[in-house]
Amino acid sequence: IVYSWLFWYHSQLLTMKTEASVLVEVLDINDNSPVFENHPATVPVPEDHTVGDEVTSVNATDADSGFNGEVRYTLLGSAGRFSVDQETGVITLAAPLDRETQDEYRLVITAQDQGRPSHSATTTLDISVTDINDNAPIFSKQQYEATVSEHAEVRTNIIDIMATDKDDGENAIVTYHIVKQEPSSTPLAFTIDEESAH
Ligand SMILES: [Ca+2]
Ligand SMILES: [Ca+2]
Ligand SMILES: [Ca+2]
Ligand SMILES: [Ca+2]
Repeated sequence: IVYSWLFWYHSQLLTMKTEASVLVEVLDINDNSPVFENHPATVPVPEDHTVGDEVTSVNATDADSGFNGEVRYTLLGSAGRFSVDQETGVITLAAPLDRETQDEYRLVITAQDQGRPSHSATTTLDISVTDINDNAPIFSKQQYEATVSEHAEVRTNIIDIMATDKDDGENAIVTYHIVKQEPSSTPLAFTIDEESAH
C-alpha cells in the first residue's frame, strides 16, 4: 500500500508555492492465513470419469501481499486417485476409479502461503464415486444340473439358479430368460421365473 501526501508551502515573502510528494511504503508482514471459499461438502464423480480430466476445484484467498499472500495447494487422502494443481486448486483424476472397489474418498486439501514463517488452512472434500453399469451378471455356477421325474406335476420347481451383479441400483438388477431348449417343443417344456430364476 502506498500512501501519498501532498504538501504545499506558502511563502508570503516570495508569494510562491512549493509542492512535494512523499511516498510511504508500508511493508507487509505475513499476518493472514489463507481462507478457503465455500465448496460443496461432497462431489459426485462417475466411476468412468476420464483420467486427467477436472473433477472439481477449490480456492483459498490470502489478504497479504507478495509471497505472504501467494497460496499453494497440496492434497492428501486420495490414495493416488486425485491430484491438485498447486497453483490453481483444480482437482483432477490421476488414476482410474472403480466404484465396486472403493466408492468414497475423503480428500484433505491444504492451502499454504509462501511467507516466512508461512500460514496455512485445510479443508476436507468428500468424493462419492457413482455407479456406471460396467459389470455383467455372473452365475453362481458355470453349469447347473437337475433331475426331474417324468411324473412331476406341471409347475414343479426343478432348480434354483442364481446370478449376481456387482453394480449398484438398477445396474445390478438381474432378470432371467431361457434362450434355448433342446430338444425344443411347443409349448416349451421348461420355463423360468424372470426375477427369482425358479
Ligand atoms: Ca498470508
Ligand atoms: Ca466398476
Ligand atoms: Ca450390471
Ligand atoms: Ca459399476
